[in-house]
Amino acid sequence: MCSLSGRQRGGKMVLQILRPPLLKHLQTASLTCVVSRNYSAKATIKQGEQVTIAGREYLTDQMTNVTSHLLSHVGRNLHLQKYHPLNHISQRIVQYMYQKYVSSRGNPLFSVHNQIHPVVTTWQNFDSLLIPKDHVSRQKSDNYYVNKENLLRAHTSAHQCELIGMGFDNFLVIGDVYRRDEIDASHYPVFHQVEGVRLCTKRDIFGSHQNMDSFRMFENGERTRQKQGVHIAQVLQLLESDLKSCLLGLATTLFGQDVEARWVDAYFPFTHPSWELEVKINNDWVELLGCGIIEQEILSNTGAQDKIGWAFGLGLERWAMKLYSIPDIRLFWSTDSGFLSQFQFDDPATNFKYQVYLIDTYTHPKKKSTSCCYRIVYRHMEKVITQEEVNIIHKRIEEKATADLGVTMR
Ligand code: FA5
Ligand code: MG
Repeated sequence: MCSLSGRQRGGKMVLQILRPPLLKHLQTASLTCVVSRNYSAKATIKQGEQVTIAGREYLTDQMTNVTSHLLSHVGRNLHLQKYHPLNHISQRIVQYMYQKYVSSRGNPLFSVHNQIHPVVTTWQNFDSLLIPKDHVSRQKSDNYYVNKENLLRAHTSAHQCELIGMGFDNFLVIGDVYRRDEIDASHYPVFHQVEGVRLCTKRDIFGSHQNMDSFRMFENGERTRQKQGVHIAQVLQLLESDLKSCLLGLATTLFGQDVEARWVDAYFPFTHPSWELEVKINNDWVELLGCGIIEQEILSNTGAQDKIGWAFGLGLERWAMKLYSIPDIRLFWSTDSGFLSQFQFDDPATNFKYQVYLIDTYTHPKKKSTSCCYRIVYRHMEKVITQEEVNIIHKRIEEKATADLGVTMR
């Protein structure tokens, strides 16, 4: 960890920004800088070695491309860590689902599975979800393979089939997922997803009726852009509106009634029709989740052919970034108390915005200009940062603050 400044104050380095009177209304400025690093530069584990991942052993082969650095993320389980923002937000999602779907006796319908081992078979991650053998998403360049048969799950959907097969009708899977993405402020090779699956019987859809036998959920129809061939249109509409109202309800519960949100048509091999939910963050539309009506073939393969269902997969970091105004996805991995201590509240529903603190202000009595003092702590997400690297970033901040805010640096 390293800090840099214009002058030393109380053992910490500080950056001083001198504001002209015109800019008085600007009380705080958010200054966050993170140095990016290329993951592929890291050495991979050699072929034929035994590797232990979260207590299980695997033999590596020519498909192996996990690195020891990447594997150091396995087992951190940020979503289970007390006071971590990903833990707060996952608790809020679980609470929302518990309240929304209750049995006739008032018990939550959804079960939560948040400690499933992250290594899955290629069958779980792809085949079970009808992802074709030649689909681009299987590429070595997009995934972290442990060996030919196993990989670190690329999405929590990898657990859909086993849980449905075990008899779960309403469940959430929460866990870390791994993708070979370029690193930037909104992408990191490890992030967390929440999967939601809800299966409905005829009774769930139509309610209890004496002449239940006359109601149908399935037909031998045509597959169109709007529906699968086997689904009756009216039944599908009920399911679609349940799915969309559930997810929009989640967005408004967390972000407030005024949140700007929109549905975008999407494609996933395991759902049809499919959608993505986007919300506006700082004037940009950001994709928060993918969802859709589960392909009936998947339900038939898992012994749930008499049910129909929906599924969604959301990125916890994206939701937490919006909720807490966290500017960079890499901050979630920070062990810096300056970040984590801000989330030490017991009620996960606490309304809170992450911020960079203004530590001192002074207005000159004659010149009427205001001097603001911010402390910036520079911390690399993966290594000890050098003074030279900090100097470059700090200079950029000074230049940007001068150009955009019209301030004078001291
Ligand atoms: C999926 O992963 C599907 N399994 C979602 C799904 C589940 C669809 C069930 C239908 C039914 P996608 O790759 O779009 O889809 O990722 C889902 C969400 O994860 C995104 O909407 C986003 O919120 C988050 N996400 C995706 N990539 C990243 C990334 N690199 N960094 C952070 N969050 C990400
Ligand atoms: Mg997507």
